[in-house]
Amino acid sequence: GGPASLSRFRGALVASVLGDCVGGEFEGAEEVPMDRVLQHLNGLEDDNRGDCILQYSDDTAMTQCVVESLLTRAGFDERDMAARFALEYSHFPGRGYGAGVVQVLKKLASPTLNDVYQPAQAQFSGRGSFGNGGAMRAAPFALAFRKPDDIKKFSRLGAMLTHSCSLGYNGAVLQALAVHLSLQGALEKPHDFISKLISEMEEVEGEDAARSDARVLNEPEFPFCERLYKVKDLMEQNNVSIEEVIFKLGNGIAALHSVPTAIFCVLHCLEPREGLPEHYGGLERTMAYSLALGGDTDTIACMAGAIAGAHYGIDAIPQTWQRCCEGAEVAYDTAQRLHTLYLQS
Ligand code: 8NA
Ligand code: MG
Ligand code: MG
Repeated sequence: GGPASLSRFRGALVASVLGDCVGGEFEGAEEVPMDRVLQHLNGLEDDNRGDCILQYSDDTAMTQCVVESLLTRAGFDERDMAARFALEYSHFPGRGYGAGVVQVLKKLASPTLNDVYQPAQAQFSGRGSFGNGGAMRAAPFALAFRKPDDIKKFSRLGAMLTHSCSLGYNGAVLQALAVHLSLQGALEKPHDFISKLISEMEEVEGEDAARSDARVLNEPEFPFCERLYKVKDLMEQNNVSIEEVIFKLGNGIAALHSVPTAIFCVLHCLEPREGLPEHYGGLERTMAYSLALGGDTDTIACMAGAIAGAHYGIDAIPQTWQRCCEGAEVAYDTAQRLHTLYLQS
């Protein structure tokens, strides 16, 4: 489809659920041989395995809250979104949430809470979380708002409900911008795509809060930009080993160690790659490659899935894979409602 087509919206939301569901298998594993990844993915083709055998985790649970809040309020409403996070957690606490964020989710359930941003600010001795929990649920902001300024503003605020450290919420801004550009067809020109992300993030990371957080955490100035330059370098290399990607970009639960990684997975898999089945299309390659990095596989595959799905569209996602994943059908339907909201925004 053309820029911002319904197919791209569906692709983004469904592939993000898929990444979460198929990635759950390897979450936290240090080394994941590609053979095992392909075996896992081949298993999804088996008709006898039944529907929804792979359950989604916190990534999809919170993404659904963001989607429902944006749709119900026809825009961003921090109190509504916070209440949905809290309610979802209270109903299904076993979805694999990060160890720190559950404290925030419990506090957000309090009816006497005045400032919904306060619980997040109290995390980690007042420094706030830099985990990727804000970024993993950032895609819907790019599907609800057209203007980059709105996407940046609201993806940041949406993440700040749980992640008040700039190294957390700026990961969400980066992820939302990547989905936005992909929806517009920007991955047709991969080098322009990464350059645009870098120039956007230079502005985002130029803020005082970002610069002081980076200093306190002993990170370079403009930490996301620095990683995006590494993505650019890796794109220009002929041969890139998995080890090198992990070493340079990371595969961990910090937004800084996973959002640029997810972006790289998408860029790297735009073309056929050695070690990946020839019959795989780009979306399947992106999924397989994300899982093979190990570490926070569900979240990296979820974020890569959103960006890749926005590029390839829904028809690139195997039906057999969709059928295996809890939440894929809901994502398919809500993507259409988001598309309508987007066209009105
Ligand atoms: P979070 O806010 O609890 O952050 C995740 C973790 O990052 C924390 O538990 C800390 O260990 C660490 N952390 C974050 N900020 C700081 C800080 N300022 N100082 C010191 N340590 C810090 O939760 P989240 O929502 O960001 O977590 C998202 C991830 O956790 C996702 O991958 C999600 O799927 C989940 N998860 C991951 C794994 C895994 O092994 N990769 C396992 C279970 C759950
Ligand atoms: Mg998860
Ligand atoms: Mg995870």
